[in-house]
Amino acid sequence: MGMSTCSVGENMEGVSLISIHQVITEGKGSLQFFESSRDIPFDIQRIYYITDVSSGVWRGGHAHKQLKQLVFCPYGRIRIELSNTREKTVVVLDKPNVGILIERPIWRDMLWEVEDSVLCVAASDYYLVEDYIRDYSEYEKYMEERR
Ligand code: T46
Repeated sequence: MGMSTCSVGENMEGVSLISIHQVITEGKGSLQFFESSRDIPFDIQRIYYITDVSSGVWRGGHAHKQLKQLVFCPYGRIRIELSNTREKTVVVLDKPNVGILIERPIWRDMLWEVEDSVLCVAASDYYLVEDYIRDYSEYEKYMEERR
Protein backbone atom coordinates (compact mmCIF):
# COMPACT_ATOMS: atom_id res chain seq x y z
CA MET A 1 0.00 0.00 0.00
CA GLY A 2 1.24 3.46 -0.80
CA MET A 3 -0.11 5.26 2.27
CA SER A 4 0.93 4.91 5.86
CA THR A 5 -1.32 3.16 8.33
CA CYS A 6 -1.40 3.04 12.09
CA SER A 7 -3.70 0.97 14.22
CA VAL A 8 -6.51 2.51 16.24
CA GLY A 9 -7.41 0.83 19.48
CA GLU A 10 -4.98 -1.85 20.57
CA ASN A 11 -7.13 -4.88 19.88
CA MET A 12 -9.41 -3.59 17.23
CA GLU A 13 -8.41 -5.85 14.41
CA GLY A 14 -9.50 -4.61 11.02
CA VAL A 15 -9.55 -0.91 11.86
CA SER A 16 -6.68 1.38 10.92
CA LEU A 17 -6.05 5.02 10.31
CA ILE A 18 -4.76 5.89 6.89
CA SER A 19 -2.99 8.98 5.78
CA ILE A 20 -4.29 10.05 2.35
CA HIS A 21 -1.92 11.57 -0.22
CA GLN A 22 -2.12 15.33 -0.08
CA VAL A 23 -0.77 17.90 -2.54
CA ILE A 24 -0.71 21.44 -1.18
CA THR A 25 -0.38 24.26 -3.69
CA GLU A 26 0.73 27.54 -2.15
CA GLY A 27 -2.19 29.97 -2.10
CA LYS A 28 -4.48 27.55 -3.95
CA GLY A 29 -5.50 25.00 -1.33
CA SER A 30 -4.88 21.28 -1.27
CA LEU A 31 -5.78 18.22 -3.27
CA GLN A 32 -6.14 14.75 -1.79
CA PHE A 33 -6.22 11.45 -3.64
CA PHE A 34 -6.04 7.69 -3.24
CA GLU A 35 -6.03 4.95 -5.81
CA SER A 36 -8.03 1.76 -5.88
CA SER A 37 -5.97 -1.28 -4.87
CA ARG A 38 -2.72 0.73 -4.74
CA ASP A 39 -3.45 2.87 -1.71
CA ILE A 40 -6.29 0.88 -0.17
CA PRO A 41 -6.43 -2.92 -0.06
CA PHE A 42 -9.49 -3.44 -2.26
CA ASP A 43 -11.03 -2.44 -5.57
CA ILE A 44 -13.50 0.40 -5.17
CA GLN A 45 -16.97 -0.53 -6.48
CA ARG A 46 -18.92 2.35 -4.98
CA ILE A 47 -18.43 5.81 -3.53
CA TYR A 48 -21.06 7.49 -1.40
CA TYR A 49 -21.12 10.64 0.66
CA ILE A 50 -23.39 12.13 3.27
CA THR A 51 -24.23 15.83 3.22
CA ASP A 52 -26.62 18.40 4.74
CA VAL A 53 -26.46 16.99 8.27
CA SER A 54 -27.03 19.29 11.26
CA SER A 55 -24.63 19.22 14.18
CA GLY A 56 -25.58 16.81 16.96
CA VAL A 57 -27.07 14.25 14.56
CA TRP A 58 -26.12 10.58 14.91
CA ARG A 59 -26.12 8.21 11.96
CA GLY A 60 -24.91 4.63 11.57
CA GLY A 61 -25.96 2.06 14.11
CA HIS A 62 -24.97 -0.92 12.02
CA ALA A 63 -22.14 -3.22 10.92
CA HIS A 64 -21.29 -4.76 7.58
CA LYS A 65 -20.62 -8.46 7.18
CA GLN A 66 -18.29 -8.31 4.15
CA LEU A 67 -17.98 -4.72 3.02
CA LYS A 68 -14.61 -3.00 3.32
CA GLN A 69 -14.54 0.75 3.44
CA LEU A 70 -12.32 3.77 3.59
CA VAL A 71 -14.27 6.41 5.54
CA PHE A 72 -13.09 10.01 5.46
CA CYS A 73 -14.29 13.52 6.17
CA PRO A 74 -13.00 16.08 3.63
CA TYR A 75 -14.86 18.93 5.32
CA GLY A 76 -15.90 19.47 8.94
CA ARG A 77 -15.66 17.25 11.99
CA ILE A 78 -17.33 13.88 12.55
CA ARG A 79 -16.86 11.58 15.51
CA ILE A 80 -16.80 7.89 14.61
CA GLU A 81 -17.42 5.34 17.36
CA LEU A 82 -16.34 1.82 16.50
CA SER A 83 -16.98 -1.39 18.39
CA ASN A 84 -16.35 -5.09 17.87
CA THR A 85 -18.44 -5.95 21.00
CA ARG A 86 -15.28 -6.40 23.10
CA GLU A 87 -13.45 -3.15 22.49
CA LYS A 88 -14.59 0.28 21.54
CA THR A 89 -12.57 3.04 19.94
CA VAL A 90 -13.35 6.60 18.93
CA VAL A 91 -11.83 8.46 16.00
CA VAL A 92 -12.52 12.10 15.27
CA LEU A 93 -12.25 12.78 11.55
CA ASP A 94 -11.46 16.44 10.93
CA LYS A 95 -8.75 16.43 8.28
CA PRO A 96 -9.12 15.85 4.54
CA ASN A 97 -6.02 13.65 4.45
CA VAL A 98 -6.97 11.12 7.13
CA GLY A 99 -9.28 8.16 6.70
CA ILE A 100 -10.38 5.10 8.62
CA LEU A 101 -9.96 1.80 6.89
CA ILE A 102 -12.52 -0.74 8.10
CA GLU A 103 -11.90 -4.30 6.97
CA ARG A 104 -13.94 -6.33 9.48
CA PRO A 105 -17.55 -6.37 10.68
CA ILE A 106 -17.23 -3.41 13.00
CA TRP A 107 -20.26 -1.70 14.52
CA ARG A 108 -20.21 2.05 13.85
CA ASP A 109 -22.03 5.15 15.04
CA MET A 110 -21.22 8.57 13.62
CA LEU A 111 -21.86 11.94 15.29
CA TRP A 112 -21.85 15.17 13.30
CA GLU A 113 -19.93 17.52 15.58
CA VAL A 114 -20.01 20.35 13.05
CA GLU A 115 -22.97 21.20 10.81
CA ASP A 116 -22.58 20.35 7.13
CA SER A 117 -19.55 18.14 7.68
CA VAL A 118 -19.22 15.75 4.76
CA LEU A 119 -18.69 12.03 5.25
CA CYS A 120 -17.32 10.12 2.26
CA VAL A 121 -16.91 6.40 1.84
CA ALA A 122 -15.03 4.37 -0.77
CA ALA A 123 -16.46 0.86 -0.58
CA SER A 124 -15.44 -2.56 -1.85
CA ASP A 125 -18.89 -3.54 -3.11
CA TYR A 126 -22.22 -2.35 -4.44
CA TYR A 127 -25.09 -1.55 -2.09
CA LEU A 128 -26.40 -4.81 -0.66
CA VAL A 129 -29.14 -4.68 1.97
CA GLU A 130 -28.23 -8.18 3.13
CA ASP A 131 -24.70 -7.10 4.04
CA TYR A 132 -26.00 -4.89 6.87
CA ILE A 133 -26.58 -5.90 10.49
CA ARG A 134 -28.72 -3.17 12.03
CA ASP A 135 -29.64 -4.86 15.29
CA TYR A 136 -26.94 -4.79 18.00
CA SER A 137 -27.93 -8.10 19.64
CA GLU A 138 -27.90 -9.76 16.23
CA TYR A 139 -24.44 -8.27 15.72
CA GLU A 140 -23.24 -9.68 19.07
CA LYS A 141 -24.51 -13.11 18.06
CA TYR A 142 -22.87 -12.82 14.64
CA MET A 143 -19.52 -11.91 16.23
CA GLU A 144 -19.75 -14.75 18.76
CA GLU A 145 -20.28 -17.22 15.93
CA ARG A 146 -17.26 -15.82 14.04
CA ARG A 147 -14.95 -16.20 17.04
C1 T46 B 1 -21.82 3.14 6.41
C2 T46 B 1 -21.89 4.53 6.93
C3 T46 B 1 -20.54 5.14 7.18
C4 T46 B 1 -28.55 3.37 -0.72
O1 T46 B 1 -29.63 3.26 -1.34
N1 T46 B 1 -27.37 3.15 -1.37
C5 T46 B 1 -26.17 3.25 -0.74
O2 T46 B 1 -25.11 3.04 -1.38
C6 T46 B 1 -26.15 3.57 0.67
C7 T46 B 1 -24.84 3.67 1.41
C8 T46 B 1 -27.34 3.79 1.29
N2 T46 B 1 -28.51 3.69 0.62
C9 T46 B 1 -29.77 3.98 1.31
C10 T46 B 1 -30.12 3.04 2.43
C11 T46 B 1 -30.95 3.90 3.35
O3 T46 B 1 -32.30 3.88 2.92
O4 T46 B 1 -29.67 5.27 1.90
C12 T46 B 1 -30.38 5.31 3.13
C13 T46 B 1 -29.52 5.79 4.26
O5 T46 B 1 -28.54 4.79 4.57
P1 T46 B 1 -28.06 4.51 6.06
O6 T46 B 1 -29.18 4.74 7.01
O7 T46 B 1 -27.42 3.14 6.07
O8 T46 B 1 -26.96 5.65 6.26
P2 T46 B 1 -25.86 5.75 7.41
O9 T46 B 1 -25.33 7.11 7.34
O10 T46 B 1 -26.37 5.27 8.71
O11 T46 B 1 -24.72 4.70 6.95
C14 T46 B 1 -23.98 4.92 5.78
C15 T46 B 1 -23.83 3.61 4.97
O12 T46 B 1 -25.12 3.01 4.74
C16 T46 B 1 -22.97 2.60 5.66
O13 T46 B 1 -22.54 1.66 4.70
O14 T46 B 1 -20.90 2.43 6.73
O15 T46 B 1 -22.68 5.39 6.09
